[in-house]
Amino acid sequence: MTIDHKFIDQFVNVTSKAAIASYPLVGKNDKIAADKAAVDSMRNELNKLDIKGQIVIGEGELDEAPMLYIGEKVGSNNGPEIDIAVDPLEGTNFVANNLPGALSVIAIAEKNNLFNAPETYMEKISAKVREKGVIDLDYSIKKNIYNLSEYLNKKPESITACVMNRPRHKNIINELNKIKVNIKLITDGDVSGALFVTNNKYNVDIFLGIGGGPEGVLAATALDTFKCFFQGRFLFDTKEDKMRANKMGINNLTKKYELSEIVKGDSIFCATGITSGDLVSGIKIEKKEFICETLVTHKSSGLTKIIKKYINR
Ligand code: VTB
Repeated sequence: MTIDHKFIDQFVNVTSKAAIASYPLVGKNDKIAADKAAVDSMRNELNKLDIKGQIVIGEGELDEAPMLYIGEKVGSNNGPEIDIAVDPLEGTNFVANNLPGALSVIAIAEKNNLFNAPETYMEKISAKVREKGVIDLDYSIKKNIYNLSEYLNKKPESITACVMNRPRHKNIINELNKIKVNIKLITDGDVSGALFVTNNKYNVDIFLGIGGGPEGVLAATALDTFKCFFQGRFLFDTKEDKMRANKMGINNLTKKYELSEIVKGDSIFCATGITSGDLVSGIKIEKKEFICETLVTHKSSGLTKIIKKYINR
C-alpha cells in the first residue's frame, strides 16, 4: 500500500500553517507561546483532513499535553489509517530568539509503520551511506570516521561532522578533534542536523550525538527516502522513563534501532521553515501572501523536494 500523492499538498499545508502561526512570535522571547501557536494550528489543520490519523509522536502524553498528545486521534475519521509524528515547533529557542533554523515538522506513515517513540533522549548517527557496516552506533568515533573516509574517498581531515553543542558530547568532540575532523557545531535543532548529510550542498558527512528521541524518528523518516543511513538508541535514564517505555511496549531498553525498524513502508515528511536556515527559508511576507518553504519527502514516489507555497494573509 502507498500513501496517495494528494496527501503531500495537504501535509505541506499543515506544516505551513503551523509555521505561519508561530511566525508572529519570532524574537518575542516566549518559547511557550510560540510552541502553543504552532501546536494549536497544526491540530486544527490535521482535523480538517480526511484521514483516520493517530498521533504516535507528539507533545507528550495526555496528562502532560492537552493537544497532539501521543494516542490522540486526528482527522475526519474518513480516509486511510495513518500514524503521525509531529514537532509543530522544532527549535523553540530559535523562534524565541529570532535565530536561524526553526521548523514545523510532521512525518506520516501507514498505521503501525511509524515507531511509537517515548519522549526521552536518543543516541543517533546518520550519514549518506546506504550499506550497513560502514558506520555504526557501536563503533568508536575513530572507526566511524576512518570507515567513512574510506567509503567517501576523502581524508579524515576533510570529513565534516555535525554535533549538537552540549556538555554530554565532550568526548565525541574530543575524539573528532584528535583526528582533525571538521566540526559543525549546532546549538539546537537536531532534525536539521541529521538531515544535513542528505545533500552535499550542506557540506556535512556525518551527524552524531544525543538529542530528542521524537526528533530522531522524524529525521529517520526523511532519511529513508533520501536513502541515507540512520541508527538510533533510546536512552532511558530515570525510573519513570523506563516505566513509560515498558508501557509503550519497549522491553529491550538498550536496543539499537535500524532505520527499517523505525519507519516502514510508505511515508511523507514535511519540514516548513519558520526562520531561515540551511534546509529551507523562513516565512516571508509579500503583499497579501505568506511564502512558505517546505522540505518534502514521499517514499513511494522517491520525491525529495523543496516546495514553495503561497498562502493568503
Ligand atoms: C534536540 C533538538 C531540539 O532539544 O532534540 C534537543 O532537536 C534535545 O537536547 O531542537 P537538549 O535537552 O540538550 O536541549 C532541542 O535542541 C530543543 O527542543
